[in-house]
Amino acid sequence: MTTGLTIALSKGRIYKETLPLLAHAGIVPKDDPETSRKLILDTNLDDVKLVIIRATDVPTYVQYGAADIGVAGKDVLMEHGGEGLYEPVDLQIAKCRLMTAGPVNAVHDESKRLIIATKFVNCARRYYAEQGKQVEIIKLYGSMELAPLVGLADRIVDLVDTGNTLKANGLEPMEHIADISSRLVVNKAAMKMKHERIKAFMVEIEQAVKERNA
Ligand code: PRT
Ligand code: MG
Repeated sequence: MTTGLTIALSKGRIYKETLPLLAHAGIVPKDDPETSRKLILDTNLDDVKLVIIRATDVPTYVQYGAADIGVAGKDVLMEHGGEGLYEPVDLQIAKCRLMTAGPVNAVHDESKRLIIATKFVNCARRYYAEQGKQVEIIKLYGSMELAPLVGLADRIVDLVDTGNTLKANGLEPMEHIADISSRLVVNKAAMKMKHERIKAFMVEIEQAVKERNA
């Protein structure tokens, strides 16, 4: 771990969209996390490993230095708080929006507190505080869209891409909270100790992002 690089990634859309960026930096994994059960993947470079973890765990691994570098959604970073991390590059992948949503045409009795179901409790609390609205927040770990349908909550705070998931459940997007994309994150101590290596990696990744968008 002293000279090599450990990169934390989550399976699914982040992994898929990060692969071409890594390839540009000369890093090619030896296994496919979608088919392999391995949690540590070797790459073509002896001293570069990928660790495959839950998206929400990426900032934690990088914060504590278990990984030097990671890729995490801005939603996950806003919720985590970003302590111990640098966030040097917007990779402009896995884009979506963090929004409030509720039943189509729902009218809310303004004299009552809104009940909000979400896994983004910190983001939701911050957002409604900024709006000067008193709300009750219920923490969920997934399938937020269900909450308004069964009377658990009035609204949800969730990620929206096409809006199809909301629509399929009789919900509509309401307020836009933030534009989301994935970011390269770097452990603060690693950035000092492995500066040359990480800086060179960042330059390659930034160039890959630019070329892709050109
Ligand atoms: O799925 P799991 O519970 O393992 O973890 P995760 O949901 O944190 O991981 P993953 O891989 O699903 O998402 C990783 C990151 O991708 C998120 O942190 C976001 O930054 C980003 N991203 C981009 C999205 C979406 N787009 C997205 N559409 N993450 C989730 N969604 C979900 C959304 O929650 C909703 O259920 O897709 C549904 C909405 O999609 P539309 O197209 O129907 O609007
Ligand atoms: Mg998901």
